Amino acid sequence: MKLKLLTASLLLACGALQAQTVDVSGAWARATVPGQKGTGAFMNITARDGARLVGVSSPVAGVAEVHEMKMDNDIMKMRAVPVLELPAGQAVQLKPGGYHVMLMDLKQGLPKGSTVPLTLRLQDAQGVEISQLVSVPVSTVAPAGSMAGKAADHGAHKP
Ligand SMILES: [Cu+2]
Repeated sequence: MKLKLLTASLLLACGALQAQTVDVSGAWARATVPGQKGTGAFMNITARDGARLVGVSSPVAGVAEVHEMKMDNDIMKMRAVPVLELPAGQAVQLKPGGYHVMLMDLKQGLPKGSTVPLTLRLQDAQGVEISQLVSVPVSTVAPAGSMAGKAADHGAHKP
């Protein structure tokens, strides 16, 4: 298990060498309790030139989807969002109660303090599909400001 995580972080470091289609800040995933099979991941995504988020994946989850949570007749409903538009220069918030990355069929527990590698599948302004890796810290609460996201970005830039 430890080896697997190490490989993931190495891949992550390599991914960061490629041009970044989007800036991700304040990323965090909600820690799980034993036996829990699904959780949410949240972040702010800004595409300088505009892009679309067309898919997500993570080695820790059998299934990963972008979801939207909405009140519908006083009932909180969750639905999969096949394409999330990222307008140029606008931060799109993925947060509890709104858009989120749903990690399902979890293959391992996500304890507080661990890190989840997440691949964002994006289409840039030209329609070219690009994968961008994000290192998502696991926590029980949202990070204050975007400090956690900044720290994660910084770590990913190391050779
Ligand atoms: Cu969901």
